[in-house]
Amino acid sequence: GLLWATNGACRGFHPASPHLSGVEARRWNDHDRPKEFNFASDVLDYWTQVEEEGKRPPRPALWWVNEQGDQVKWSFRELTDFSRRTANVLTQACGLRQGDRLALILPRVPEWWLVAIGCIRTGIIFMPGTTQMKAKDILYRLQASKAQGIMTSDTLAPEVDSVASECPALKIKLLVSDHSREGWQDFQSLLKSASPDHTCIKSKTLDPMVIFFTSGTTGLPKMAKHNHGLAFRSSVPSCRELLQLKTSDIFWCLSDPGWILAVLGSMIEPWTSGSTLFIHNLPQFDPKVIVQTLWKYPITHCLAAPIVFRMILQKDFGSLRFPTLQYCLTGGEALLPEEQQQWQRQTGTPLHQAYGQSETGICCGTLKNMESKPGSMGKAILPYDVQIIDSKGNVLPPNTEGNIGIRIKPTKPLGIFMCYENDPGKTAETECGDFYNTGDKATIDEEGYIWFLGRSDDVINSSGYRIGPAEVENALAEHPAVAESGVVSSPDPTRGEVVKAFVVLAPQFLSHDKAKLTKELQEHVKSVTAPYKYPRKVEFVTELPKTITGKIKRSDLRKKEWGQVSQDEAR
Ligand code: BCO
Repeated sequence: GLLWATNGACRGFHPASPHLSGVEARRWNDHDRPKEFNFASDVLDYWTQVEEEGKRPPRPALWWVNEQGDQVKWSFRELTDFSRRTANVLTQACGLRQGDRLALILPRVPEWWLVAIGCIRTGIIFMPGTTQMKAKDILYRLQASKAQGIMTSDTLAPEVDSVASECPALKIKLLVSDHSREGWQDFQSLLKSASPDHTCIKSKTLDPMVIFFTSGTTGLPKMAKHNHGLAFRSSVPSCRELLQLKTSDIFWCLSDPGWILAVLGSMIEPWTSGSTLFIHNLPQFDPKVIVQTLWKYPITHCLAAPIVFRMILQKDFGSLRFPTLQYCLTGGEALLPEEQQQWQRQTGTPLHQAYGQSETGICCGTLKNMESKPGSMGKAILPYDVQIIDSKGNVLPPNTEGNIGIRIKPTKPLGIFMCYENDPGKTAETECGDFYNTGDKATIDEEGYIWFLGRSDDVINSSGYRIGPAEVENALAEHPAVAESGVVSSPDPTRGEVVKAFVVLAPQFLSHDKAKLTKELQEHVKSVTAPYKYPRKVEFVTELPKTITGKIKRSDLRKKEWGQVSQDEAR
């Protein structure tokens, strides 16, 4: 029972109608730095007004479907109204204020978009999180951010309740559900009674907008805080070149709403161009459903992690010549040149790479009309100045391995994160001379194309997920069989890398069946933290390589795993 589920076509939706292109709708230049910017009022309400002035026929802003055949279609007018109501729910019914934090942990349901936009309208800082999280992950996020509110669904509400008493700042729990739950506010009923009149805040571009939790080599995930510049960046002409979306385009980004890729791809990018955002609720990932969806709906552009394209190519689906698909973009992990070429051959549509992080948004890519060099992530996208730097922040010449850096001095470009919240030390560690150091290694060629090589630290990138080894080691340490463990990446043909745990067993477990123990440890990790982090490979060892101070030398384990070959060579 979605409040707004419809089964018919959207009013006034004419696929063949003339359109304004995103390019014509440009209002800013690459180097503009407006003092004030708000994605809701400057972009969404802009398109609503354009439609109301009859400058283009109404088109769906959002088109949501599920496997049961339900669908939701909203015009920009409806999106504006619903998100204004949501803003009133958040501020009036829930009493949240500008600067408060709201954890937003929902599957792909339309409410996610309303709340994200409602937060932007009110200046409430939203913190997206994947629904794979477990109670402990949620507790950490609520405590670290001192969140005043959380919004989630039935599945995670009990997990939240199990830790809520340890979160003194938490005063609002909002539920998206058909049932009521004690201690929780029912979002849909609040929405029904909320007024559609709301005045958007006049946010400064440098005011905080969103926080993403992102994993690092050590410790728990860091809070990468972004201002409204993240949304503004997508409005500048150079960034529009990446996808060159037109208002008639239908754009599908498959990323889970917990990641920055979804905030950009499932919200900012398509709506900046006045295009239709397509969403499939995808409760479980199944390549067959992706292929069927591309056959069934008039999707023109698709953005997904490389693993999605790879998994489709690895299965035999017959023809992949989708009727309306024109262009695909990928990011989040490396894509092999042969995979890119195979996709292009089989579908007849280009598949380009882009690159970015939770800290940076998309910072380079092969633009839609740019010549693609298979295996390269494309070129820097203005106004970012992306260079390959050494450990002191010196710019390296072409074809020399170094770290990917983005110039932040003398002026920090809009779009890059503000800081790791509450962690000036870790923020400072990312600064290297005049650059933000991504920690990713690459080379740049004479033409400015960037070639990814791998991480320069212990962070694991599996299927597009950034995984901190310490998070997995800590989860393993909670199991009585584990005396200690070292967690590193290991090559994998589908996931690029997977998490591998080298485990030293506690003496009383030495005689246990190893296959059973492996399964048990995997299930244990899945039960105490978000399951995407679980070690897909486990090896039992008698000791771990250590430094003289007793620190586990993950680099030795990694070398063993990758057979002494560097990660890029192995790919
Ligand atoms: O493979 P297994 O079956 O053994 O385990 C899977 C799931 O079955 C399991 N699981 C999931 N939910 C669970 C659960 N187990 C218990 N309880 C639950 N509630 O855990 C494992 C999770 O692994 P997965 O998520 O990789 O699963 P799957 O189905 O293989 O998903 C495939 C993809 C492609 C959907 C997934 O890997 C994916 O979404 N990858 C892309 C990530 C992404 O979007 N990255 C972008 C980050 S943003 C960025 O990079 C910056 C760019 C500007």
